[in-house]
Amino acid sequence: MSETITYSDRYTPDSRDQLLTKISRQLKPARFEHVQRVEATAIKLAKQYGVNVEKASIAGLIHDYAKQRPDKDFIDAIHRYKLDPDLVNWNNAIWHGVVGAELIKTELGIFDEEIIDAVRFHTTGNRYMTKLAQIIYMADYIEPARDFDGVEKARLLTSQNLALAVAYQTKHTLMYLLTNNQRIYPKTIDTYNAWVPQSGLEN
Ligand code: DGI
Ligand code: FE
Ligand code: FE
Repeated sequence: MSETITYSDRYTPDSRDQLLTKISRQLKPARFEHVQRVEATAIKLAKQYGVNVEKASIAGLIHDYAKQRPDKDFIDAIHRYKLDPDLVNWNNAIWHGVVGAELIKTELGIFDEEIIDAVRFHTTGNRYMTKLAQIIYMADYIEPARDFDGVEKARLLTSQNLALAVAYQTKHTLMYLLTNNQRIYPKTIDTYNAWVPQSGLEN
């Protein structure tokens, strides 16, 4: 199932094989498999929606690069890169995208702003998301091993209307968090306000 796409040197200094090796050292096998499924899903969506396929491949593979880092690495990075100090009050779920994006620049030498933003916003979404960021957000949610109530609806919407699919995921993730009495990261609310009320999404 792995895609054989050849990278130019525009977005990453590594070949796809070299990038895979670096990612595999960071992730447990199940998580490594997940990022490859997200890559394959993102590539398909990139072809459908006219987005750069190489960027979709790279962003899909690296989106969870930092997911298995110890909390200390994130706290250090929040200080080192002078990120929003409030981030220290959150946790891995929020850090692995927002702070992970900075670790990716330093450790993988990937600086393309659109790729980095796609990683940064893959968990919480963002008021502004390029098509690439929307694709990574959705690919992470609907990759073939995902199995939850509503995933088939999410897959259908993603194939029909990317913005409506973003609205669907944003609303359902927020409802899930509320149902479970979870803290809501402010950016998650921003994403909801930007994408859901005017979207035409049905109830
Ligand atoms: O990294 P993945 O498991 O592939 O997927 P993800 O990065 O989309 O989600 C990581 C988790 O983050 C997921 O369980 C939902 C959670 N999450 C998303 N928005 C918020 C959040 N958790 C809290 N507490 N607050 C949020 O606003
Ligand atoms: Fe993630
Ligand atoms: Fe993921």
